[in-house]
Amino acid sequence: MAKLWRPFNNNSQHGDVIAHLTTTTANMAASMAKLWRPVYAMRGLVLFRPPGGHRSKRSWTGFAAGGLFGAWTARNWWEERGKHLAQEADTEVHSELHLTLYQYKTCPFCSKVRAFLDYHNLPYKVVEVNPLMRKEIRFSTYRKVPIVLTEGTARLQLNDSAFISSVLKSYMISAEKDLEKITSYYPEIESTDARGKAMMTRSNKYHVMRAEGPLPPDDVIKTEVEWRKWVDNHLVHLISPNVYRTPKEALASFDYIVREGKFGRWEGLAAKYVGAAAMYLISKRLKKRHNMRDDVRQDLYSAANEWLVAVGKKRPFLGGDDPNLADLEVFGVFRVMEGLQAFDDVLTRTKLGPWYHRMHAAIEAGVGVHWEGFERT
Ligand SMILES: N[C@@H](CCC(=O)N[C@@H](CS)C(=O)NCC(=O)O)C(=O)O
Repeated sequence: MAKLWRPFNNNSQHGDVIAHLTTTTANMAASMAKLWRPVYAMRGLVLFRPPGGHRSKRSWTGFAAGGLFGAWTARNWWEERGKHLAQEADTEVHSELHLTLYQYKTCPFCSKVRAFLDYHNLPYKVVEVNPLMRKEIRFSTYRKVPIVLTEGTARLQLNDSAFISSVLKSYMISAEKDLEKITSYYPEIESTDARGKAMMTRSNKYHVMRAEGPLPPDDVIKTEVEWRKWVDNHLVHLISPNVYRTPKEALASFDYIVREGKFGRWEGLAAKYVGAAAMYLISKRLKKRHNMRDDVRQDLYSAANEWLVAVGKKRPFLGGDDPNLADLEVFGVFRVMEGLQAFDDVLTRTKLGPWYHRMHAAIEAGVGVHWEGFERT
């Protein structure tokens, strides 16, 4: 059975991408299209508690049913608690940064961050967030995932996938190792989202800061930045319309999301059917919003091909002999579709496979630590 908490090399799991995608897509779609209402309705459902009818002397049936329900709930709670404690123990990791990643496992932005952390062999603890209640991130006014907390050399909260990778990469290659100073190179600025709604973001978030050492050539930096932006501004938008393309695919996607995500039993059941129906409809709107073709797969194939052209035939990765941040982020996004029809179709209809498998292997080997000049511990 799939583990909810997977601190190391969790990227290779088959359904990883799908769950991420589903949740992320659902979330993105909902916030963008103001269509998140089915989920809010579900949050309401989750909060609903049946009245204490079972306490009535007149209703023994109600009492028995209530008792059974209570026992069942307690058993579930106990099971969940046991699982949680075991996972906590698993994730007892030590690094100077003491990173904790708050995520939805199937969210593409979270998958991007995991790809980064795993490739660079940075140990981290994972907290899977319940997408309905989001209790796990109650401490934060920023209500999205991924969030990374650093509790080692500095206590910081890093929001936004691109910002997280850029900050941590800058930290890894810096001699000074001053995380706070590094984040100050990414000042918060007001921006607008895909719908034109005001939001806070970080300037320079697609850039790695290099205080010392030789700078890579301009075109190398430019290409990496350009493709990282492409991931956030183009590639992620293709996910929902593709994984919720038909009712059957929407159901398969939500089945995966629920299986891999953190849902209670009833929540999961409701999420699967309500979520699949909602996202099937929402994805049609998203398709229009992002000017996608009627056959949305064509846009996904085009994106894969565009990326492969950028990588070229002469090098294994866009970054050259080793993946750069764009490679990791493109991989992170495609990974959330793994196990779904959309992913199988991409592998069959394009030549993405070899690059994708090289990425898997590179991440599993954690070669980043090596090529950055760090000693593997
Ligand atoms: N720009 C952000 C986007 C993060 C994002 O949209 N996350 C979604 C999940 S995929 C989210 O948390 N949505 C809010 C919600 O769940 O209510 C990033 O790159 O991290």
